[in-house]
Amino acid sequence: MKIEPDRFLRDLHALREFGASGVGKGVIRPAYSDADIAARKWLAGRMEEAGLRVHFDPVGNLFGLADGPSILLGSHSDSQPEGGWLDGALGVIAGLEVARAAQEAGGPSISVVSFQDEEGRFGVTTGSAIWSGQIDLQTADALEDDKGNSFAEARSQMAELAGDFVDPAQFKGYVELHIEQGPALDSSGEQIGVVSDIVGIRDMRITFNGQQNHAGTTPMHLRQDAFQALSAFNAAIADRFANVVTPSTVWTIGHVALHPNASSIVPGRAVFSMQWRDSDPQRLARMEQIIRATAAEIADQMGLSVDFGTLLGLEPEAMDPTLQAALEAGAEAVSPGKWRIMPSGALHDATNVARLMPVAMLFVPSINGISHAFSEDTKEADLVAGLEVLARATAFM
Ligand code: HGY
Ligand code: MN
Ligand code: MN
Repeated sequence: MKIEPDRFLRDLHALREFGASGVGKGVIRPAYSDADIAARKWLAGRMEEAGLRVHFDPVGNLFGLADGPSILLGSHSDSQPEGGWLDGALGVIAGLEVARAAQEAGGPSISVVSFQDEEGRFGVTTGSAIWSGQIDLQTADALEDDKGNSFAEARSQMAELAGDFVDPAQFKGYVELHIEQGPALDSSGEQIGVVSDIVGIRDMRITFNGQQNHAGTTPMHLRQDAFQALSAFNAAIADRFANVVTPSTVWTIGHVALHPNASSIVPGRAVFSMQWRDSDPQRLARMEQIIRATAAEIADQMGLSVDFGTLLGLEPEAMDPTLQAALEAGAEAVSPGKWRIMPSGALHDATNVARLMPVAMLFVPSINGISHAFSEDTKEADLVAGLEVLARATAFM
């Protein structure tokens, strides 16, 4: 099999044009946006030209299928609301290049996938979570994005393309190339990370309900201010986590919606996302207890009520030792002495796919460790090294 780095880089840049932000190489291509759907149709065309059978499933996961039992390569092509050009795209386009080279060489049998809504506009890695049975379609259909649009409405935009769910039994394993999205490889000067395991996550929407009122006439001691409750919660939670977390535990309040969000109105409602990640499910559960108890206590003290949304989550997942060994051999051949075995602090579709088949992952460095931002980037030589490791490893699978 002969991969063509130039063709791979051209396709990677072509995908970037869909939803190009105009700021650096950034993209705005959230799941089911016009840019996302257009990108998926373009990708489908590239898969077809490569000799693969194109198949969209009921939620917009896009497969390029090779005949016979095959290895599945890929990632996702949706982005965060402000995203980089490589998060997900790299794994999809590298998978396309390896599958195309394999078709040209007459083997091995390699299929490609671009999962839908990995970035969690609606859930957590929604498309692969549904395909793997992690969440059922009916439950997923009721999920809403931050603006109240339902998953059912969103996926109906791709209904005319949709076939059945793909039978996972045709795949021998799944391998995902991704950017690291953190600082480890960039700061050590290494070129490849072979992933040992992916952390677990919990994600829950929380709402403080207070009393909307006049910001000039309502005395401070009579307010039921939803933002003040959120602010107190944020400070308290850091204190209460202190004896529970490790240096690699993380938590984030990344989305906040104040109602009605006006300078002269005491906010009556604060809806916010609470997300936490760790490699130990028991620690994740302990953190959940602390979150619920702290929010309830603060609401009580300040005369508000609190509602908790559906708890979404994925368990920590170890990679398959045989596939991981193939990636290690590929890494040593392509970047001798310049690779390491490492955990993934970001989530990936591989976590879900592990319910269906053996999975493995590899990383290339992120410049300055930046991702989920327009400035996300990776040196071209590192992108190509990742492609080469992926291609070599498939020969051992
Ligand atoms: O949030 C994550 O870890 C992934 O990039 N969706
Ligand atoms: Mn990603
Ligand atoms: Mn991401």
